[in-house]
Amino acid sequence: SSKKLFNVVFVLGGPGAGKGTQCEKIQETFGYQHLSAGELLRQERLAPGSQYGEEIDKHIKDGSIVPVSITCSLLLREMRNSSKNNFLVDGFPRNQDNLEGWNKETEGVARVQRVLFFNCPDDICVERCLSRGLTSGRTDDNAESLKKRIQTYRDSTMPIVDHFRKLNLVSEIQGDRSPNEVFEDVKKVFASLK
Ligand code: UP5
Ligand code: MG
Repeated sequence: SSKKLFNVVFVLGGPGAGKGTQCEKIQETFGYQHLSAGELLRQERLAPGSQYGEEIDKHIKDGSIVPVSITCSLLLREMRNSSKNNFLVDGFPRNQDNLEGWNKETEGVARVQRVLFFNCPDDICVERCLSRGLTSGRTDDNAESLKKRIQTYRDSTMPIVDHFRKLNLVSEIQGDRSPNEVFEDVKKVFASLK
């Protein structure tokens, strides 16, 4: 049979680097379906009968990373329930465990087309999340959680970006400009995607 592979663009960058904001624009302009791993986890936490609520809660507040079996199954459920073939996977894979779990679960199911990496200085990332925290209701938009989120990003996620760099899959974009300026560069990446 000739089953079509899901086409996936991973979108990485620090907390508040602008992943979600840019993914919404990409979805609108290029039709890729936006799947935020963090958003799916926050929803799952509240889902009636979820067995993972407390575990997810704890990881999000601590800025640590939820086991891949949980995250990957949420992502794959969304992809299988979609009529789309192209997906933006926002905020995943964040560490080696995520990467290995993904590779195992998606062999013959998905291909990684590109990795968008939004590079943004820590102080700007923190400032954005703190001001969002005034209204977001997110339990991790506070100074203490942000310290941990930045540390986890540096220690665990940057090695994953570097892994994809070696595979020539990374398009790096400077995130500390206005959303529209950032999106101009994003558009160039999508215009040349194969
Ligand atoms: N903003 C955006 N772009 C701007 C710009 N160019 N100029 C000025 N302001 C800009 O933006 C953040 C804020 O900045 C917003 O107020 C926005 O308006 C403004 P956003 O686009 O939301 O940035 P994003 O990179 O998406 O930030 P987010 O906080 O969502 O990133 P995180 O990576 O920290 O959060 P995520 O939701 O991905 O993960 C949360 C937690 O879930 C993780 O810490 C972890 O505990 C858990 N998680 C896992 O365990 N596994 C996963 O796979 C994913 C998440
Ligand atoms: Mg986000």
